[in-house]
Amino acid sequence: MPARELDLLLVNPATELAGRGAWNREPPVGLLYIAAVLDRDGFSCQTLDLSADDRPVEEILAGIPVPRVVGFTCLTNTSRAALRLASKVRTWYRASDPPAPVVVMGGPHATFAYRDILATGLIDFCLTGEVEGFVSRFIDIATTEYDLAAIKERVVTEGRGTFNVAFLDKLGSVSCSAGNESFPKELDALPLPARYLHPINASKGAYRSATVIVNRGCPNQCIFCSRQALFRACRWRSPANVLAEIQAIHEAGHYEYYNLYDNVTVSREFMKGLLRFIVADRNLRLPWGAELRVDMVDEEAASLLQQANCRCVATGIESADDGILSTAGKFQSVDKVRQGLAWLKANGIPVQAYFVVGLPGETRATFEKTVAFILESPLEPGSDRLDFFAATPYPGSALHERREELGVEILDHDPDHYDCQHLVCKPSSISLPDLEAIWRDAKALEESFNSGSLKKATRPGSKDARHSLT
Ligand code: B12
Ligand code: SF4
Repeated sequence: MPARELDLLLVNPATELAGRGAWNREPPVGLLYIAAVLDRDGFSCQTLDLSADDRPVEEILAGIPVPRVVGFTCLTNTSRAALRLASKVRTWYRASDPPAPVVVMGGPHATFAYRDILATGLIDFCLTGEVEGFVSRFIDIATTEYDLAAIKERVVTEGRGTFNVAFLDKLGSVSCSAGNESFPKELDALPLPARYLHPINASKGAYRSATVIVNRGCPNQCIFCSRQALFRACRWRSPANVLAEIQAIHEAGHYEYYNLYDNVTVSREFMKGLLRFIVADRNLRLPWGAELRVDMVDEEAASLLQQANCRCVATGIESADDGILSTAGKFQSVDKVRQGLAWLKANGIPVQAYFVVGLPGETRATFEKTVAFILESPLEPGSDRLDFFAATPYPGSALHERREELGVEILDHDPDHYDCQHLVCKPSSISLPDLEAIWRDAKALEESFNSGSLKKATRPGSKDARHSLT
């Protein structure tokens, strides 16, 4: 085995979804932020991305120096794959000399489900929440101590109040330190994601699309979302700072597209400032897409999006029923959504509209209302896109944490099914057969709308409208 000369190896697991082109189209930018911070602080760091590389993991590991720490990221639906991989990695390094690496996990699943993860015995530490504020100090401890017990002791004494780390103590109980204030307050002070440390010659070839995170946290409280809990405060970057990242993406040479997440309309001032910068910079020619709240789009914003070469706006409409939206904490007026969509379409911008099926309060009637909204909206079959997601109780979301109060029953605990394409929970407002029936209708509508075979002239409420759904 090669000598140890690597402090941290960051691993992105492949998933069942990875084979379906659309899902693995962007590199894991959370890992690239961590890599950038470690690189800045003088630690050596590499990424192993199994969504970009389909060689056997042992073959890839054989070509990498033995790391002192291996860190896995995962979502809920990739958590089982990540744990399987952790087991393989442990087996591979068992023979290594000096001692095998410390194994850590982070990300939106580990942040809330660290007890279950630590109970598997495959992960030594879960680093929860945003880690840029303490990850270098943690790696410093983990790379200077060779004994797990000594690392744990120093994490407790030196990390008190600033580290977000969970581990099993001597008695096998979970010990969790909560560094509530350790998240990065000023996003502009973070280094840009270390795209230069990501392998561009992996077996599946370089990524062609990049993720750019313009804000962390959200002022809204949607019950199906864990972002408000993962990111403790709502912050956004300056337009100039985002522009510098877009320029770096252009200069990398292998990107053909980029997506701005999570919510470009987190502040109207931010959005218009950024769009004016992009329009003014003649060198920025890549097409791009953005996730945003469409109720915040006015005539000027839609025109700027078009001038700035925005080729897709993805937006969560979720439901057209005001009662469902209000219970779901999505304070968005259906009329404003319709108006925002009209401005986007008037400027020729394709829209990807997300809807959720099975939120508390859902009935056949509320679903029909959503269908009627879609059929009467400015969305065009074939050029715009619908995505129906099944309501999914992700750890950390209110749908999971407050499920009893919300009348939500979890039907399926298999994390592989937490991909928003399986009915894993049911609200008390609808029977399971009815929920299954509207889910089938939703997917049939999605298919006929996206393929362009749906005839938009068909109006809801009529018998013909029903026929168009099935
Ligand atoms: C971009 C994005 C996507 C892109 C992915 C592109 C890519 N390759 O990154 C696309 C559109 C493909 C996508 C798809 C899906 N996504 Co998505 N996505 C996001 C989004 C908007 C941004 C992710 C991001 O980069 N964040 C910014 C970075 C800085 O944060 P981070 O990744 O969490 O990393 C930080 C910490 O978590 C931590 N950390 C993370 N990993 C590790 C590892 C170690 C070792 C350590 C120490 C720390 C650590 O440190 C990082 C820096 O602070 C998030 C929401 C959000 N704001 O995070 C949802 C989110 C991650 N997605 C989510 C979901 C559910 C999905 C889907 C299942 C379906 C869906 N509804 O879209 C699919 C599944 C895809 C798959 N492969 O399985 C959920 C995950 C919830 C969960 N518990 O699993 C999130 C949180 C949104 C939500 N609904 O709450 N997604
Ligand atoms: S779904 Fe979007 S708007 Fe709602 S809380 Fe999450 S990030 Fe905010």
